[in-house]
Amino acid sequence: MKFRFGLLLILLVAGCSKNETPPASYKPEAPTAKIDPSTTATVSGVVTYTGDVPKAQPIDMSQDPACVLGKVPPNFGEAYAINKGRAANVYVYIKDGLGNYSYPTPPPATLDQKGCRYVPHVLGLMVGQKLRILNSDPAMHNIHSMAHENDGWNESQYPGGDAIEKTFNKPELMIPVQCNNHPWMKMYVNVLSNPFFAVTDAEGKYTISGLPPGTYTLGFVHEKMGEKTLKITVGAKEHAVAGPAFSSADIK
Ligand SMILES: [Cu+2]
Repeated sequence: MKFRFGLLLILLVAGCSKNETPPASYKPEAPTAKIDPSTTATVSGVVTYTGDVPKAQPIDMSQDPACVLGKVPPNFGEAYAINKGRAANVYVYIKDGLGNYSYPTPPPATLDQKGCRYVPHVLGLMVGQKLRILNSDPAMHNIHSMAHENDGWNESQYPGGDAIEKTFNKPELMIPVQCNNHPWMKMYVNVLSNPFFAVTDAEGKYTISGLPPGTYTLGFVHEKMGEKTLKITVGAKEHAVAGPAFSSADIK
């Protein structure tokens, strides 16, 4: 009997030492993996739109003569940048599926004020990445960030004034930024905890590269049509193609 008890104990100990899988709820805080650059994958695509495109709203900039200098009216709003069934200014990001990797902070991004508009209209940043705000106009601007998760701010910038530098410390999507001097000026900042994001160009195209192989949920966010998601799987060095179709029914 004594022998049998001893054997049972040994088996139990052996069983425990094999069990190295952490419970599902375990989430390490520090990055645990590095991306192997020799295996990275790419996802790209086109964001399409079907249905009637809402009429672009004309903008009257005449309240500030510095905004109409050299301008040929009329000006139009940027809410629906849709051309030949393709949607620009859609923020694309990895919503889910990434491991716990560490990423270098990307170089500073630029937001310019040009012709009393924001350039670009939709911008992506990684947490901690510097945003340099420029004023290329002969007009005085007032940049007002209305963040919820991050600190909000509200600062004036003289014509050709020094760049204003800001960073965002928490992930937050579609942070409205507007100019208190020119009510038509509005743009959106998106902050992500990883560098895998893009904004669709004038042809509705985007590319996200440098991804570790895996299965991901991609998010596609538009300021007026909300978010659509798509699931993709990419193996090492593979290239996946994915793009959602928005339509007039998505307009909120
Ligand atoms: Cu302004």
